[in-house]
Amino acid sequence: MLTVHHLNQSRSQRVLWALEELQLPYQIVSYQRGKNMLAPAELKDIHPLGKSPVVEDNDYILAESGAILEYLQETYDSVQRFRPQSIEDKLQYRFWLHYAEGSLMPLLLMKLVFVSLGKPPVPFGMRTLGNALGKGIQKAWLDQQVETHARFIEEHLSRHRWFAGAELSMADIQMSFPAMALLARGGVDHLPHLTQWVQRIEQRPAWQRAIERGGPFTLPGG
Ligand SMILES: N[C@@H](CCC(=O)N[C@@H](CS)C(=O)NCC(=O)O)C(=O)O
Repeated sequence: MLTVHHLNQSRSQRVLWALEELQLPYQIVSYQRGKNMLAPAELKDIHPLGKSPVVEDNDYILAESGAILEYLQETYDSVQRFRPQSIEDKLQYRFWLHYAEGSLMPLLLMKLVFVSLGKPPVPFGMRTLGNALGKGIQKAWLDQQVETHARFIEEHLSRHRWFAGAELSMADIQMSFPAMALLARGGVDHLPHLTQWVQRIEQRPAWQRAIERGGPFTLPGG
């Protein structure tokens, strides 16, 4: 049976959700983040990078969430429910599948890092400086980048119900983690279409089953 190595509050939520949408049987091996938010060392026994998600299936060990979602779609979605068919929608599909981790997520990780510069584990005596540095970089550069990306996504969703066409696809599943992180910690106001897209996701029975099996998913971590 397919196995998901699932870290709490992490990108592996996307894989659980995809498996629930595909109605596939699977088992979960759970890992808990430490105080430093890192995954426990045992995850490196499964894959050398020690990140989540990792999936075991058909004697394959698969890492990288976009690659896992594409594998699941190509292997198990025989009726092509979660991959659009028209050329235009396929171009969007490929774009958002890559954009989620390639462009959007690095900005949100930087945000997480710069917000944390004034807090533990930064040594006490350096926190005031760290806080000022973090705020300065956010104001001078990062926040403008995040705003540009947020407006770009919002504009796309004002014209499309889902990221790649009229139906939910793996592109939406891949975008769910950074999009929720953007709403939670991006600091950008008034994103009604993105907010409604998240609400549509959270109403899906497959999303709810994934939460029931994988545990709560409140604030995506790095
Ligand atoms: N680009 C990778 C990122 C994997 C990744 O960084 N996962 C995080 C969880 S969201 C993780 O394992 N963090 C714990 C750690 O770095 O120790 C993917 O999409 O799968």
